[in-house]
This record gives sequence, structure tokens and C-alpha cells, in this order.
Amino acid sequence: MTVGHQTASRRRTDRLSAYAIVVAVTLTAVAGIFAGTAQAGKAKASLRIDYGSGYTNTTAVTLVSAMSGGTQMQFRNSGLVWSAWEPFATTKAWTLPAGDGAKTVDARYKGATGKSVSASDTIILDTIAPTTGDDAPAGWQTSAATVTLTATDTTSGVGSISYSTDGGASWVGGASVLVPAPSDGSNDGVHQVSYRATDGAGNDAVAKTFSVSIDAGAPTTTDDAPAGWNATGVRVNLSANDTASGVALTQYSTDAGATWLTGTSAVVPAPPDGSNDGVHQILYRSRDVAGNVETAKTATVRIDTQGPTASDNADGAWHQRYVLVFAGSDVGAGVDHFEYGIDGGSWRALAAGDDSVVLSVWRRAGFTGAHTVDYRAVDMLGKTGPLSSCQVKLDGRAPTTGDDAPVGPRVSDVTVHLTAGDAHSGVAGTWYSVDGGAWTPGTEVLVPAPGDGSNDGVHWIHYYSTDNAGNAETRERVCKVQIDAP
Ligand SMILES: [Ca+2]
Ligand SMILES: [Ca+2]
Ligand SMILES: [Ca+2]
Ligand SMILES: [Ca+2]
Repeated sequence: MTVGHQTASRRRTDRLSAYAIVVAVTLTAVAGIFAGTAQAGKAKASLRIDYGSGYTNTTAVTLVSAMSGGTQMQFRNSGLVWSAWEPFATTKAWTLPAGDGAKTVDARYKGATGKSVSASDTIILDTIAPTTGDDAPAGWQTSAATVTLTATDTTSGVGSISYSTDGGASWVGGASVLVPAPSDGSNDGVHQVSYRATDGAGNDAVAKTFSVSIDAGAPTTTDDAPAGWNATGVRVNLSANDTASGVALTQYSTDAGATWLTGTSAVVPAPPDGSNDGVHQILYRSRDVAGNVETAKTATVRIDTQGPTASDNADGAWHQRYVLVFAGSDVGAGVDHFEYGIDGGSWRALAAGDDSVVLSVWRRAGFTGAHTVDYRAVDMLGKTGPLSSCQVKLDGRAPTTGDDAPVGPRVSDVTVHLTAGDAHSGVAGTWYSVDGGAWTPGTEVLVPAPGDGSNDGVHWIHYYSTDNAGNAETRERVCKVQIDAP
């Protein structure tokens, strides 16, 4: 390789050493045409164009001559007219003929002997910058994009390709531009990349710019579903945001993802027959223009159009006092309170949390009897449930017992029959005591009349009865039997 060529290569390397160059450098080797050789056997002289550079990008060059004792010189572009002889000088401004390609300049020198010595040198004229291009992808990219930069130069070859991702503030050598797309979306957006190329002659291509649009992050969608239970239909509005390519569409599914509908508003109806009561889940998601699809989210809508059902603990038996307890069941919001009315009277509401009403014969005079209690439950949404009814039977009246004790003395055994009657709950039992003895259950009291007269005299029988509600007759009922055995 010639000196001139080496010089050109070194200059180029120096200019580019700061970059990591992956560009294939093409330098056309033109061996033998760079040497500014003198003719053999004569005084030595040499000519170098532009100090031996391999390429020039202008026709204006400097001819550098060397000849010991040189006195005269003249030049010509090879094949053209010689310039006039002029005093020897080491440098001379010279104009090459136009048109890219190899340019040879011939020189003649005279020294003290007056004999002419010839020399020549060749340089390659390259005035045309490289042609550059890129394969940047159009549209939004959801993953990293690698853009390959290309440059071609027909004369001196491509010297370097470099690019800038910061608006030209700094340049990086290389023909492969990676635009990353991390999944967290941190690099989402439109990225401008400028690039340029220089040929071996130092011609700079006009910088070009391409853009790569990165969108690796999916949209974010939110809903405004109410938290609690709803007695009427609910419209759930979906709001989607996307930071890069923008929201393309929002979808929702009311059947667990089996089918998806496009829209930003999902309606959950609440027909009054309660057929849609319960907890409903709406899946929703959005897709951006780049094609990123959001992981589906869930909105929960609770519908409750029906009042609670209610039940009671009435047992059908008779009582002096009964604690009537209500129980409620509500599929939705839950029972708030109970309401009740007794025997068609006005409705009263129990406080929330209170589920019982005490009915008692001591409630008021004359409260004995069977009472109808109507009741219903009201849920948290104020919805009143269906009417229920029960009967609570109260008995505050004790039985009444009578006897058939004979009047006047008797000479033989006497059986006294105790007969009890009871309003409402009925007689539970009758008890008697003869002459202050132990209380004995039963309704037939035998007063014997032994022949020895040992039981003669007046006998007192105390008795009373109880009813099925627990009412006891006063124990002061009494009759007498007089025995006077013969
Ligand atoms: Ca060129
Ligand atoms: Ca996005
Ligand atoms: Ca309800
Ligand atoms: Ca009674």
C-alpha cells in the first residue's frame, strides 16, 4: 500500500477512533497510482497532491513538490495542457478537472543542470456524499425495535455511520440502532433518531431523521361501580387511559369472559321481580392502538330489589307471657328492622337490632285470648318484605272449680266430685286437701263413714285447679262433709 493511501487511512481512523465503528470501511485500493515518483537516472524530484492524500472532495488541491536544487517547475492535468514554467516552489495551488474519479497531475522540474525531471501523482476526486437509508418500522411497536442504517458511496466508500438519539447533542458510531421497549412502559413514546454518514473523502451526507414509536404498556381502565347494594339498576362507567399510542377500545363482559362487548358503559338491570338480584361481576379491559391488551379487571355490582322474608317462633300454645322472636332473611343488603301490628292495630317498628316483642296477660286488662300478630322485615335499602302473620295465645284467667258436697249429715261414705272449668287454655289439674292434709291431685274425694264412728264429724275439703297456661285458682275454695255414722 502506498504512503498516500496509508496517510488517508490513518486520518480517517483518527477521526473515528472515538466511536465503536461497525461499518465496513471500503477504500478502493489504487496501488501504484499514488506514488509521486521521479524518473530513474535523473536528479530526484517528487510530486504529492495534497501531501499525499488518497482522496479529495474538491478540485482545489495543493501540489507539493520536492527537488533538491530545483529552480523551475510546470504542471498539467494528465493529458491536458502544461502550465508555463515558473520558479520552483514547494507548494502550488492547483485545480483538478471536474468529475469524480482518479486525477493524475504531471510535473516537470529543472535544477541547476537545466535538465528536466518528471514526476506525477494521482488522487481520487470524490465530491458526492454517501447515500443513506434506514429500515425504521412504521407505526407503534410493542417490542424493541432494531433499526439498521445503510450507506453507500460509489467512489471513496463509506467512512463512517453514526446516529444521535438526543437531538444531535451526541453521536454514536454504528449502523444498528436499538430502541428498547421495557414492559413497564418506561420507554414508551415516539423516539427521534438522527443519522449521518461520511465517505472516505470527507463528504458528509445530510443528516436524516427517523422516528420509532414504542408502546409496550397496556392501557389502564377504572370503573365507578358503587360499593354497596342497589335497589335499582346500575350503570357502570369505564374510563381508560393510555400514555403512548392511546386507547383503541374498551371491552366488558358480563358472562365471565365468554363474550366481550365493546363500550365504556355496562348496565346491570334491576327488574322488580328480583330475577336479577344478587352479586354481578363485570370484567373489563382496554386495548391501545399499538395492540397492548390490559389484564382484565373486575367490577362488582350488587342488586337487591326484594324485601326480606320474616318468620317467627310462635308455638301455638297458651301462655301467660310469650316472647315472640322474629327472624329475617334478605338475599341482599340485609335486614334493617322489623315492623309489627297486633290484632289489626297500628304498625310499630322495632329498633334496628331488636327482634322480639313481649306479649303478656299483664300487658293490659282483658288481654287474655288469641292474638294475631302481623309482621314484616325491612332491609337496609328500605325495602319492605312480605307480610307474615302468627297467633300468640294468652290466658290470664284461672280455672273455676266447684263441688257436689251434700248438705247435712251422712251415715255412709261420701264421694265429693270436684268439677273444674277453664276459659282458654283448659284445666291442667285439680288438687284437694282434706282437713288440712297433704294436697292430692284428683277430682273425686272419698270421705268414709266407718261403722265405729271414728270418722264422725265435719270434714273440710280445700281444692283448687290450674290451667294449661299456668294460672292457679285460689286455694281458698272449700266445702264440708258431715259424717254421722249409725
Ligand atoms: Ca463519495
Ligand atoms: Ca400503551
Ligand atoms: Ca333485600
Ligand atoms: Ca284459663
